[in-house]
Amino acid sequence: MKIKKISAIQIFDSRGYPTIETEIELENGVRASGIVPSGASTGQYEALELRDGDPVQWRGKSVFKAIGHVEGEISELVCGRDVDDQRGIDEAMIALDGTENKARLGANAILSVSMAAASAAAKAKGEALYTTLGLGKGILLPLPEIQIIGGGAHANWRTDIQDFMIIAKAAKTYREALEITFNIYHAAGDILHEQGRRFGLADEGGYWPELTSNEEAFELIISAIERAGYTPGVDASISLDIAASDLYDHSNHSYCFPSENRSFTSAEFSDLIIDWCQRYPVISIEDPAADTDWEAWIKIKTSIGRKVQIIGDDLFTTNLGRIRKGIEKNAANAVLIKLNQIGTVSETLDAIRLTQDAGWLPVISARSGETEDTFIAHLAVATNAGQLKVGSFARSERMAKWNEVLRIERHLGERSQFKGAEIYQTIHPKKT
Ligand code: 2PG
Ligand code: MG
Repeated sequence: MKIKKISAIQIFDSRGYPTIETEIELENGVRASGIVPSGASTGQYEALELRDGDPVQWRGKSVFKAIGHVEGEISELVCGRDVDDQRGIDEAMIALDGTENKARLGANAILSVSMAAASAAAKAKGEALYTTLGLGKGILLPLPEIQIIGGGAHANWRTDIQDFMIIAKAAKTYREALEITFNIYHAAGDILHEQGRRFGLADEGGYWPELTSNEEAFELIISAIERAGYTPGVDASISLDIAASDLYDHSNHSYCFPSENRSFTSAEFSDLIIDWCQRYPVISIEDPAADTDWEAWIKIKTSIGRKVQIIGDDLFTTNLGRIRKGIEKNAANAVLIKLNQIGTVSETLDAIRLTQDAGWLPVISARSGETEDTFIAHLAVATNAGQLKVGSFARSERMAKWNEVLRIERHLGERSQFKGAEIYQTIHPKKT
């Protein structure tokens, strides 16, 4: 089925910042759209998000140039093409852009078209997106990674660590994972309320509490797990996104915790991370070192990689070249996957495949600035990724994704599978 028309509008993300929504109309009248999310703690190697940069209009954040590119050059290139040829469409847009990081047309412009094309192709066939994206092979419901406390760039640096999350390790079904998480999230809220320290929600719906140290957050989460009636490390474990690139000073190769007024050499910082993972029931850790500090990554992986999932986000930025380098260096065992870090659906699928072929785990992720688009829920199931990170268990832009997986579960019926924490056997094989 051929693409007849492409149009885009400026809409707004969960922080109220402008973003782009593109709609594709096919010759048979089918229409579908794609909305692009936006990060706050973005990695330096991400594809470029094109904003207008005019300080007197929308604080420089408007996306009218990107919209112009979609409705101009991209529309001219893509209209008349077969919508089923996702790769052809994506490769043509990459060639038209002509830069390494999609800086000319904007990764937001290109991705909005790429996502809309994928959704339109599914709709034209009368299939669900997860079915067409995964060529009918997607059946695995993801284990959720859910934020309890938000910090770093998402909560004005109230804690230096960006995400304190939990993973419902004992869950036997996707629903049970949500139930365990729900109970722990609300138990954490009750504890903070009783202590008079519940002040609001961070960008991804986790609590934004008044804490005096990062370690206090560990204690709070452990108490919340127990208060909810579970055993820490058995039923639910802690997952962290350190977002260490945001704490790193490139000029003198040091890390700093602004809220605790402490600084560390790279070796001291990785020792601290390793110590936390040994002292607390941590099952997964993301960006424990900066995106240029390969030495620290390798040290952390060597030391705790046998029992902890070590995820590269800013380190890899969903970029095939960087993931390949990480695999060669054996610097992690998992890759955070974000569509807008790379800018097309095809390259995202390639990044997931490369990760899986290496015996590593992909974790499909939302951004801190999200939208009502549920594309990533479908992407997680389509690719049998096994894990999904969407922020907390609150706020509609987050719940839209958790809820969509429930709908996919219903749609898959008896064909659906859930491996839960068994997925970690891929990276931590049991000794025989
Ligand atoms: C991250 C994401 C989501 P952002 O660092 O993993 O939590 O944040 O979208 O701001 O990069
Ligand atoms: Mg991250």
